[in-house]
Amino acid sequence: MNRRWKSTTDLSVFLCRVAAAAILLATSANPSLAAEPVKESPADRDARMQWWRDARFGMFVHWGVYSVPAGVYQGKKVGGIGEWIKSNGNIPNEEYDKFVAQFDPQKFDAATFVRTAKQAGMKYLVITTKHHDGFCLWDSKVSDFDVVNSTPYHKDILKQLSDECKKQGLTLCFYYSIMDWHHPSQFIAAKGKHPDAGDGQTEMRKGMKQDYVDYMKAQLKELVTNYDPAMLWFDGEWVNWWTHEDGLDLYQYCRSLKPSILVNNRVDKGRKGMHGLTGKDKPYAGDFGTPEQEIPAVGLPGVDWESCMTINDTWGFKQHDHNWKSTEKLLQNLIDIASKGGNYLLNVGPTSAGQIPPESIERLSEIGQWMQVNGESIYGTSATPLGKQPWGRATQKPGRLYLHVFQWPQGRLELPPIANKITGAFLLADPKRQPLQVTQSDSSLFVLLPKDAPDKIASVIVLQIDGGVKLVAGK
Ligand code: FHN
Repeated sequence: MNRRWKSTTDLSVFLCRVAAAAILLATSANPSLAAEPVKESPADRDARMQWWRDARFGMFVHWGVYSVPAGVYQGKKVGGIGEWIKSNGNIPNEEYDKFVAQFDPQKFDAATFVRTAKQAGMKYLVITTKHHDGFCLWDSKVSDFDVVNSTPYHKDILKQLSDECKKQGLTLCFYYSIMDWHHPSQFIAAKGKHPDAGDGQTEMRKGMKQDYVDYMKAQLKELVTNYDPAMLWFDGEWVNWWTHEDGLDLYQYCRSLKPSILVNNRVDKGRKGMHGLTGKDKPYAGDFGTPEQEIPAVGLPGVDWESCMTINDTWGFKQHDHNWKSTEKLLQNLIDIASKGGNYLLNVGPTSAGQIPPESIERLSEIGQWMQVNGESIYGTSATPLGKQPWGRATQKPGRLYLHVFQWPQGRLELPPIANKITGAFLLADPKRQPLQVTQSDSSLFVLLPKDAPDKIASVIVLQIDGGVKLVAGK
């Protein structure tokens, strides 16, 4: 982790602003003009990424009109993930509009929402401002297909959330889908599909792409200017009419709106395999990779990345999905991801009433209790050369190696020998910090353990060391 930026922050922020102002001047008259490339030194990039690298744990929120049918259309369960019901249920616009007319989340309370994320130990929140169905959760001036103009609720959800995030100190970020099933520029050519039912291969009408790109840019300008998100999380970029050049241009545009903003890799075409920054065209736009529903076996070395995952099997709320992952699984995912140098973006799908399902709340609160005691071993940590151990995982910060023990052995914990001198050891859950005995040689390393594990899911042992962890060569 590069920490030099702290001394040069003011200068770089100033230079960024000057560059951004110039870019903004060049592009504000016509949002469809390509912005100039944003030039950035590695130190400036580190400074921009710092809050996100430190955060390690965020809340993903998939919320929209699809929470009204909640997986059921015309009395029948529709297969697949909840937010895809328009496509999977082959629902035309005039039918989907009936759900829009019922979207009235009277129980939505932004304060409770933000508190839930904070109490879980999450440091940022990424909400679907517009998913593939094109419906907007804010008062967009370029569309009436939004929560203020088309629903009985009439209130701007993003405004409430952004006010509350500021109040409670949670970093707000926005998901935005490039593919749009509702915009007149796009249609479905798939056989047997209603032309506006939505599809993974939504086509672009001839001659309308520029209109749509202008529409997206106008919306993104509203989002960035009015709600000040720290990051934009694009999706739906796989459609055949979106190109690498479009991705580069949109990335530059977002940075021109707010130089410090982060943008995920799905702004660009070509996510592959692990959804890292691996597009065949270079330079690839985007600041971090986004593995979905998976944790890369050894992380994505050399690349910033964030695994997004569901708590059950859907992103958007589905009334019949009860396949909730256990708190143990979720917490061990968080630790596994942190041990490989990534972030965990864990999804919740609120109901149409505006509430996070109680099963999610329960799990988030249990994770939060663990984070209150052990958060130090997650936030601001990085990967270690220890990799996957039979007893659990490890994370580190300068001077500290954190051992996350999932399988508590009787007697002693065996580690691969490390070259750093260990100057102390204790349990993070022990308020008295009673020292644990360590025996260290060039060929072995053991920590003597008390009989009982302090935590039934993951107990954290802190080893105080000199510098960053180095394994003894050859071990
Ligand atoms: O199609 C979407 C899906 O609905 C969901 O939003 C996920 C979250 O990463 N992204 C897409 C599939 O990659």
